[in-house]
Amino acid sequence: MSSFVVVANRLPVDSVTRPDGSHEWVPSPGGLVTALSPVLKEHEGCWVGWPGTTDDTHPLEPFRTEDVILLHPVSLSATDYEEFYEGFSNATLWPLYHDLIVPPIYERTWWHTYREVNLRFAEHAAKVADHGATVWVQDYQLQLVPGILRQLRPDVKIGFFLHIPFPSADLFRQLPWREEVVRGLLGADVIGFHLPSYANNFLSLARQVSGASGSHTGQPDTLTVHGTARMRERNAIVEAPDGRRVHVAAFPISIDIGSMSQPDAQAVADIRRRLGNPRHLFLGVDRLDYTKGILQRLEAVEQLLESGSLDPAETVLVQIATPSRERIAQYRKERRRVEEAVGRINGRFGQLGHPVVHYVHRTVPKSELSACYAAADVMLVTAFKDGMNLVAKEYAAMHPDGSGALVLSEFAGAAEELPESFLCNPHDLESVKRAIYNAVYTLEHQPEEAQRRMRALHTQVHEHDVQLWARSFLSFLKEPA
Ligand code: ADQ
Repeated sequence: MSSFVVVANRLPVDSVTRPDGSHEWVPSPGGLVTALSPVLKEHEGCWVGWPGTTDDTHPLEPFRTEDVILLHPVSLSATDYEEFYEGFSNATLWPLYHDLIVPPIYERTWWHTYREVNLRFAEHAAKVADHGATVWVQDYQLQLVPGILRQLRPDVKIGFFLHIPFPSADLFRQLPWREEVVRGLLGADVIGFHLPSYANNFLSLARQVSGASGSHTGQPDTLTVHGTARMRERNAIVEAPDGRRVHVAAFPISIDIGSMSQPDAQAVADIRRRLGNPRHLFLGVDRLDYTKGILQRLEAVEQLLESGSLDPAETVLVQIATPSRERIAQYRKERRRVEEAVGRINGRFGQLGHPVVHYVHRTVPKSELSACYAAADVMLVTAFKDGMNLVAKEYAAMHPDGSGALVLSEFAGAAEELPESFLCNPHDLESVKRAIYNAVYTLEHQPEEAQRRMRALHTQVHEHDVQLWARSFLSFLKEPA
């Protein structure tokens, strides 16, 4: 039994098959595990999640990684994976929560499987949580867990954090199972979002849809924003149907800047040399997802080359795209369109031995990624919608000297904390082109202004890391202000 339990769709491990056919669990450290490790260790905490394999023939036993965190695997069948993960989570909720960039699919069988899998996660958490434990549930795949867990274990304290945007009430109301999802979330004591605007969307929805009402405390609705000085201070409480007071607040997530080592100058110079020492080195790093606006940034660069604003002989764009959710049709389509654009741009503007776009469709080791960040003159983050976007923060982290420039979508949550970037509207190609052009112009003709901007971005990220995010959430859960 643990006094601190994290519940997330994925356990922080991957199953790797050795050459002899046997398999082992290899840690896959992400920001979340780094942020939560100290708390997990201090409280002998555990993590409940899916290990990434389906249709396991033997029941999966709890195990520890080489670290000390105890992991409780939740099994999924191939059908669960298809209907709960690919279906309801990523073809219904993901597009709905990202403002319908593609149409969400509403499929009743997927919803039923989502409910069943959420029940399974909640039952696991209920089994391993000590009396009065703190349980922190993560993300859109598990929105029913707080409500189920509240019924199974009224003694535990429940926090929920959503890593993606929360849409406006008008969009969310499309969801045929909207009441159940809102009630599921209201099982928590604290519901956290990246931004006050997402929290506000949830608050107005909760009042419309689930019978939840505003606070009886007579306080005005205000929202608390933790961990950053750049967002307005506000505070909100909503009453759940069972009369409990649920706190709703914003906690902008960040990166583990301490674990990111600055690449040495040689590695950075090597990357630039391998790319032909271009005058302008642009970089994109994303999961290959239609929300990220990869195609639009390629088109913006193409048009700047076409108009002569950028010289193809002096320009290189490196686009690193991690394969993602490839069995979902919209993702396959997006990949095809991106790859067509890469081919077309290189066909039009590349020379033998000098393509303009270098495209990498795989996961890249963190050290190589850091060297790319450090080497790039201009980072392109052009998401149509993004809960936060850690890539923008990682880039700023790798430029402590004030070099480089960040082109950032207004529709990425990170834009609220990083206003010194070159902001753009990804729905307007002219705006993306202008931001790219301004970034290049400022770097070349107003270097002091470029440095001022990047130093401000670096300071913001340096002072607001993922540890601060986790501490803020957990201390608020312990003692809501
Ligand atoms: P994501 O949509 O995955 O996260 P993001 O926040 O940018 O988006 O995080 C991506 C992470 O993957 C970054 O740490 C990046 O370095 C890494 N990455 C991307 N491509 C890679 C590659 N080819 N090789 C190696 N690493 C790569 C969701 C939400 C976001 C929110 C985060 C955290 O969609 O809005 O910021 O969760 O809450």
